[in-house]
Amino acid sequence: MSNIERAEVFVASPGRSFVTLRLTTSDGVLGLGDATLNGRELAVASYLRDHVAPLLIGRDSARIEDIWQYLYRGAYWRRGPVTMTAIAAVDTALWDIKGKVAGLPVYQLLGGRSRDGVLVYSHASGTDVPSLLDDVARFRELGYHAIRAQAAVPGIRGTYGVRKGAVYEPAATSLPEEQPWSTEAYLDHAPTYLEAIRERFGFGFHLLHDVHHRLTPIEAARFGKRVEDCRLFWMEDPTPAENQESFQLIRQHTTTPIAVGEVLTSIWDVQHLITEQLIDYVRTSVVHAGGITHLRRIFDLAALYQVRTGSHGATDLSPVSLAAAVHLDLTVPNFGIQEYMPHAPETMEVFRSGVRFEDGMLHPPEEPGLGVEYDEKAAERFPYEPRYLPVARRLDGSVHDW
Ligand code: CS2
Ligand code: MG
Repeated sequence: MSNIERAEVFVASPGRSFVTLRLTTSDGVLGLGDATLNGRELAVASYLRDHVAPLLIGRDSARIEDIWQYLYRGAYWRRGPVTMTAIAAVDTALWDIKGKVAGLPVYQLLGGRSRDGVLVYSHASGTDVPSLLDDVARFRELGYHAIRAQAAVPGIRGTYGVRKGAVYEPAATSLPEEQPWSTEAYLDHAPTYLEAIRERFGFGFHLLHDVHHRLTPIEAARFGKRVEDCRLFWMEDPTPAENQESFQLIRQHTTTPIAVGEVLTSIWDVQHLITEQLIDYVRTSVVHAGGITHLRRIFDLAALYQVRTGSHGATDLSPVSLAAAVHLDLTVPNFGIQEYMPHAPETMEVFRSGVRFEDGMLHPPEEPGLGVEYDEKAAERFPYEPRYLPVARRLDGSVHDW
């Protein structure tokens, strides 16, 4: 029996902030899990260090399902991003260990390949329409078959989704930046640049767009209908998903596919959306939805309703999460697409990952486990610097969904 002997939590900011769990077994096998919750890092670090680590020591590392149930049911307090991210980190690290013990990459433990590679989309953006078109051209040249497009809304400072430096990183300030928002200006502008992209580049690749929870259901219905001729792969998070019945209204008006789930953390949070077929893609992720064990359960439920997967994969999900996602994506029958934003070079100095990008697809490492190493010495060069996501305010000063 190979027991869990150590549970260490690392918090560092190599390019951006990451929380990483490392488990060590009595046989000296290491397992890694991502525990990053953007802008709330220390809440998960404390949950793991103070409340979960003492429960893990001495437990059989092979009993992944039992440990998942123990941490979930045993806490009494269920679901929510902090809990589910902490459980995810433990679960991911245990799959990493199981792969290393078996001498197999994690995707082999999950049933083996269902496909040759994992289709990904990346983020093109621009401060105006010409620079967005240039960015789309660049991603086409890099070999992407799917591209998300976002442009600044004229007159609206700091529109979400628009890259400032080499990497899109919205959590950039030590206190939340307040950014203005105008739904009217967005609804007038966004369809015009999506149309400009199709006019210039045609339909030979997938085009995606993230609405980032900014619209009401009827506004989202109007938007989806307006862009139908652009044949979007999806419109993402058209409206906040707390009130899930409201997606019915969007559905009644448009055939533009809908993707939801990056802020949802359990199978119960997506149950209604999936079983009522209110969405086409579920975007829950390994790190925020309870790890590989729980995400696989969500994907299986989705498969029954012809909902495909499209996991969140922004840069606030560490290379450990990305590797875990690629292993799982490779195996599930109802895979749709995986979000992929290459990390900053500093991030990759700390996380050594064998995940490979080629011809618009990601490929997992073939080594046992997840195929990612954490260099704690390198991490010491990047001490934790708290950063917040922005807050949006309407032009009259009231708070809007960011
Ligand atoms: C976005 C993210 O990737 C996406 O689809 O919605 O950039 C999101 O804003 C961040 O991951 C928040 O942490
Ligand atoms: Mg999004």
